[in-house]
Amino acid sequence: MQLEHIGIAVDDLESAIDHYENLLNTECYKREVVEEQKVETAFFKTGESKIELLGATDDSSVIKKYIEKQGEGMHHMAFEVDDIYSEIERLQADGYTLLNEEPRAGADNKLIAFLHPKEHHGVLIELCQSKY
Ligand code: CMX
Repeated sequence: MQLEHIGIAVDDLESAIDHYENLLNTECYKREVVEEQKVETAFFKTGESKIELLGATDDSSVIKKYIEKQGEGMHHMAFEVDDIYSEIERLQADGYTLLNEEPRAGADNKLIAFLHPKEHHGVLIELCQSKY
């Protein structure tokens, strides 16, 4: 698996974009709202991987809940796989809990599925596969 991106939960997406543009000395190259996840995302290229800033678009967003409970910070790590369906099957056969058994549409033209942080030393893991 290749580390595709690290997701960071932020309170104010606009000011976080300014901050990371300055820190990484690169421009945010894409912004996208993922309605199903109730998040707005902003992407930065960092070598082979990316940073994905995540802001809540709605009070019921998991990002809002996460920030209320834990504050801003690293929210998940995403690994790119060739075939998300066979990876889900493999991980389920090994007894891991998939938060969604069917891949969903994520940002950046990906199919995504999440693994529960409790089973991965406190880290929410995302699997992702490019749609084409
Ligand atoms: N990383 C680590 N731990 C997390 C976490 C995260 N991102 N989110 C929640 N937790 C922990 C909580 O701290 C809590 O721990 P305790 O039981 O010790 O208090 C536990 O998990 C349960 O958390 P909760 O606040 O009660 O939240 P829920 O159980 O309702 O939901 C989770 C947690 C992971 C199942 C849910 O956030 C989820 O389904 N996430 C996947 C979808 C997602 O995160 N989408 C946004 C990203 C979209 C994108 O990249 O496109």
